[in-house]
Amino acid sequence: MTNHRTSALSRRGFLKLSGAAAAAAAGGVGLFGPPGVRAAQPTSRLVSKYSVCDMCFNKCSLIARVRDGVVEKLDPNPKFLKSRGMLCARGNAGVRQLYDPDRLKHPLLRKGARGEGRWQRLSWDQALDHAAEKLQAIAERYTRCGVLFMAGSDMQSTFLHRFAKVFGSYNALSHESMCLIAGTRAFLDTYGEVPIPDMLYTKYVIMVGANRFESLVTPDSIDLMTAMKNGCQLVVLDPRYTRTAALAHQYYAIRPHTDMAFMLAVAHVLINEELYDKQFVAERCYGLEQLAAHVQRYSPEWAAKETDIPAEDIRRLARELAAAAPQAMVYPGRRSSNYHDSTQIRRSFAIVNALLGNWDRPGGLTAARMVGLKGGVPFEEPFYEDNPDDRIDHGPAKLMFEEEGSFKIARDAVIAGKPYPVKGFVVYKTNPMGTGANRQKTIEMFNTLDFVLDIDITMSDTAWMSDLVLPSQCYLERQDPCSAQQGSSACACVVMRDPVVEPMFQAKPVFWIMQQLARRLKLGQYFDFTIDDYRKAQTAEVPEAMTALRRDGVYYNPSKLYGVYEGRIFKTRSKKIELFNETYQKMGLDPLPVYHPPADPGQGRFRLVVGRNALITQSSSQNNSLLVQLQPDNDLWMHPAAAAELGLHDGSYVMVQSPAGRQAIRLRITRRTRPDTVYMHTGFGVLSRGLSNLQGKGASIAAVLTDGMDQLTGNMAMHETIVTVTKGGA
Ligand SMILES: Nc1nc2c(c(=O)[nH]1)N[C@H]1C(S)=C(S)[C@@H](COP(=O)(O)OP(=O)(O)OC[C@H]3O[C@@H](n4cnc5c(=O)[nH]c(N)nc54)[C@H](O)[C@@H]3O)O[C@H]1N2
Ligand SMILES: Nc1nc2c(c(=O)[nH]1)N[C@H]1C(S)=C(S)[C@@H](COP(=O)(O)OP(=O)(O)OC[C@H]3O[C@@H](n4cnc5c(=O)[nH]c(N)nc54)[C@H](O)[C@@H]3O)O[C@H]1N2
Ligand code: SF4
Ligand SMILES: [Mo]
Repeated sequence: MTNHRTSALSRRGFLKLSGAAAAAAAGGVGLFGPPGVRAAQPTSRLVSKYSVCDMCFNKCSLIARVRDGVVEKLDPNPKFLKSRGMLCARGNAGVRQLYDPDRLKHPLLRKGARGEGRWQRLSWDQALDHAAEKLQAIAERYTRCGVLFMAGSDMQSTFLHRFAKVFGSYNALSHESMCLIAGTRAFLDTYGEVPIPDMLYTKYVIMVGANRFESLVTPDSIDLMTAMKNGCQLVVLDPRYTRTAALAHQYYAIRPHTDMAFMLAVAHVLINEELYDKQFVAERCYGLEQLAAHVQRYSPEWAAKETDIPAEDIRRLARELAAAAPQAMVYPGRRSSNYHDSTQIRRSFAIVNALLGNWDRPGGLTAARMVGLKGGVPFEEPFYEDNPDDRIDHGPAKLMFEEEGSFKIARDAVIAGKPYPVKGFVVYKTNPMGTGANRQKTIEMFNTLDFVLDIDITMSDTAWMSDLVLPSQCYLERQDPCSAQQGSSACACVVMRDPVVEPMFQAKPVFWIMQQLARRLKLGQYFDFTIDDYRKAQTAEVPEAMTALRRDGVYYNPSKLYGVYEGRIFKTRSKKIELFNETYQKMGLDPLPVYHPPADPGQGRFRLVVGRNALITQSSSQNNSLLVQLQPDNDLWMHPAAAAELGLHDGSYVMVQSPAGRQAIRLRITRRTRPDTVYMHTGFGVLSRGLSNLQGKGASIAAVLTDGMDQLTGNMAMHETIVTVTKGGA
């Protein structure tokens, strides 16, 4: 496939990219190196440098092979146990992110209408002056909370949040409310903490709405494979026949949004057949009696009608799970399938695990471990008395995490101008235009804002819709603070990043951008430190960490993995695992998960579900010239029976439409999805014309997904989307 622009990039074109890269012309270039550079005899030494992959949130430690200031190849760091010595396809393709000709090269100011794509090039001074002026003007007119901040998953996101605090806005979001916050809530409110699955030593896993062999989570994905070689049984429940399903011992195409019915029926069997861990439940759990009474109405026969999984199979699965316990688990999942009652759905996962007594034991769920990192350079937040009482997203979701917020609620509030106007939006390393369900609403939000500032490495759809776009450094150019990682039996650890090459173009780290903006707003004292100072503060109690990081690329602070809760209470109201949650009851919420049957999509309608494949990272990877060759676009998966009923043909164009919007897309007829469920990959159908490899490719799922939310946390509930599919639309 040579038709992609970056693959065909001329040598001259590449050299224009960067002065630093010019030296590359002399050097040999490996398989994954910068495209278009003719391989020559190596003239100088290959240098190896540690870094940390940033092609997804897993943060796998890597070794960059660098010659003459140019990265030729990325290899896994064998000392980094969390990834078990792996760098996935996306990780390998990281070099092409660094050398992407579409990288943002200098600050850009919008000239034409929003989204029209007319830009004026600014110097950094002009750009920063402009941004400071706009932020100040919004603060004066609408209070400081009139600026909303949002940062994706990054080792420097903390600096955007710090800036928000010192600027004086408590409207700061992470991307977590589009990810896994409902699951976090559920486990926190059951166990008092979010457990880490001990995949390597487990013997039996029921994986529901998670796709570990395509949505890679380290070390879980790799450890599950190893565990299966050692005899672990894997059961997958997913409306789609994923690659994880294909490798499972048992697979059920569960009816969407019925996972809770399955879990309650499993609890029913475990309790009624007395298969649960009696001693553990008696000593460490609260509310067995209430749970036992509650699950009586949820028999396997009842659940079979809801889930499409035969009653005898539910019984058998529950018995098999119990027989393997405590080396058995319902995989806690991550983002998984998200619905309006996701917290309660995930509470049902937590409850079944508790009944198995798998807590704090090999092959079960383990406690998160600390590695001794401190919070970095401390500061005291200034107080601004004219600010409103609360965040704009406060209220609709009773159990929202204030530190993370809810993009869904915040977006609605910005559009409505209520409870108060928000007119500024500062975005770093997240792409809500591509990953927030209901793209039209995000556009509407942008249209109500006076000033949108986006800091990105390429012209993402969010950058495309912004007023000011600032070029960020790619991970291989960056110096980043230390970051703690959880890894079950792979051990909790610390990683950090130092640049492996000089930064290209005028790209700057967000730390520097925040520092410069703070200085302009007379808040410079809050950013009066270096990343080195910050790391020093982080590692104050583990001074050996820096030596280990420099020597091995990773620092481990070995700690006990199992049995850490012996003699220790759970951080919950009852000091036990809360099968029954009295706090919920006091708040007027269901103290036990109550099942409500999902709405029937209706005749000729489908559920559109979200999922992943191993070659795509959400909305951000497919302009990569290597990955796009492996996954050039997306199509709509539909079961043959459904397609036949609608008279639709494989490869023809269809219109997929929901109340949120519609997209034309090619149809793929496949048995890999249920007849009532359709699916498409994320990452295509972009609006931006700054992403050359994505022009005219595929369709946007964000434009079709409806923006339901988990009622308790404000987590976006993308799987609630019901669509029609009709002929035509190319
Ligand atoms: N390659 C790759 N790996 C990644 C990422 C990536 O973008 N690419 N992203 C990372 C991130 S940020 C996260 S949060 C994790 C996410 O990892 P997961 O939590 O595993 O999320 P998904 O892969 O989206 O899996 C959701 C699955 O649920 C299925 N599903 C939909 N509705 C239902 C339902 O009602 N019931 C059941 N049982 N199943 C349902 C979907 O078909 C899909 O296969 O992956 C991480 N790893
Ligand atoms: N349709 C759909 N929506 C989803 C999901 C899905 O699978 N499908 N997944 C959900 C989940 S689980 C999650 S976690 C969220 C994730 O959603 P996002 O946080 O939006 O993640 P990405 O789509 O990876 O977008 C990351 C953005 O950061 C930019 N970027 C990458 N590297 C750098 C860098 O070094 N510096 C800077 N400044 N920018 C950089 C990329 O160009 C891109 O614009 O999306 C959620 N929403
Ligand atoms: S899983 Fe792959 S993309 Fe994610 S950090 Fe690891 S190597 Fe990079
Ligand atoms: Mo996520």
